[in-house]
Amino acid sequence: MKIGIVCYPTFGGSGVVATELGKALAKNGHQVHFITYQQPPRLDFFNENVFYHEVNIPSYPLFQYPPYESALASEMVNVVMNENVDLLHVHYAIPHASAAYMAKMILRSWGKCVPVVTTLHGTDITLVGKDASYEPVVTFSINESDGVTSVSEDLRKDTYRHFKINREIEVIPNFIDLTRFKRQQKDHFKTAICPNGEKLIVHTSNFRRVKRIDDAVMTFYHVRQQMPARLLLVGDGPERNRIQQLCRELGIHDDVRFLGKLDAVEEILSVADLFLMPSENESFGLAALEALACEVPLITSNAGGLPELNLQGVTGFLSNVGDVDDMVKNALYILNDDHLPTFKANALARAKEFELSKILPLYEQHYERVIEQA
Ligand code: GMT
Repeated sequence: MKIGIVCYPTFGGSGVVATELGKALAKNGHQVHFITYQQPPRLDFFNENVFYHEVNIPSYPLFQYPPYESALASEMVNVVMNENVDLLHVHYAIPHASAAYMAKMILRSWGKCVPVVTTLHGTDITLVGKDASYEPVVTFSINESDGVTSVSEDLRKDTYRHFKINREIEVIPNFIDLTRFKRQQKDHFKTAICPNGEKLIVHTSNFRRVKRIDDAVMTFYHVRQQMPARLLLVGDGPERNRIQQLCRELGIHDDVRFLGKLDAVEEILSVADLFLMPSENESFGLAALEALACEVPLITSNAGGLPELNLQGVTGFLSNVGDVDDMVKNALYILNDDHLPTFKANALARAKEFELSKILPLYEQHYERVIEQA
């Protein structure tokens, strides 16, 4: 197949899933055309089946807001016409699904039929999409997509609950490439970060409010009172300064390291003992799956799709959003040396259920069905 992929070229989950999916499709012999406003960070290798088309967004003094959606739709039209693309797969509903609809209509007026698959990733539904400013467009463009997938059962239900959707949504979960995400021998890292054998706790995110990083820090604060521990915070975003200030106020700043946006997060996860994801909302939790693959057990909230990934008492524990006391109690249980090895083994076993080779065929079959019905 020749597939056009549209995504946000960011470190965020939807961009990562879209890029890794495109790379895997290309390795499987499909021709993949990425259409984005910037090279996606993980599109960092050469493959003869991967093509990159940058969306040019001219800015004129007349526009207070450059019309990105129109530029994107035009680029989709160009790519479909010039490259003979069979299908467009857009990740994140806003504004990709509506831009794809516009492209589809333009192409149809020229006698060219190209089906559109939309993948819902989370905040496009749970936060942003529900806003009255976007809701009619989100509802319309999901209903006008030829195929719709969501990354968890919870997100699927949420989409039906909040929008008037009249088409089937197939759940295709996030996936993991276990050849990249695996526990590696990085003992020198561990010694450098935890010179006295402290337990290493990790959180990675884009530092948005929805991630509730305060809860991660407070959990660490209380755990550290019971056992020697260090916290690594990977990523960056709007909450960073506030969280740094919180660590200073709590007097734990020396035991917390802010690592910023790291590409090789698997190297840090390789030396971690526990991963924290206390999110307010989390449609799937790709970062938590990456931790599991590196044999790191989880303390998460029970928000969104997290119970579909983190198995209570098996791969870690889930608590109500904001229940830091429960998170502390569970973290101490996992970090006990008698319990840790079992949780680590369970983590890897769980990650294997989301291995790329198991999930990729679900997308391929979805595409085939959509193309057949178009
Ligand atoms: O987690 C984020 O804030 C980034 C966000 C995105 O839209 O890129 O990630 C979402 O999509 C990921 C890939 O499907 C999911 O694993 C994340 O759980 C989801 N984030 C939220 O629902 C908050």
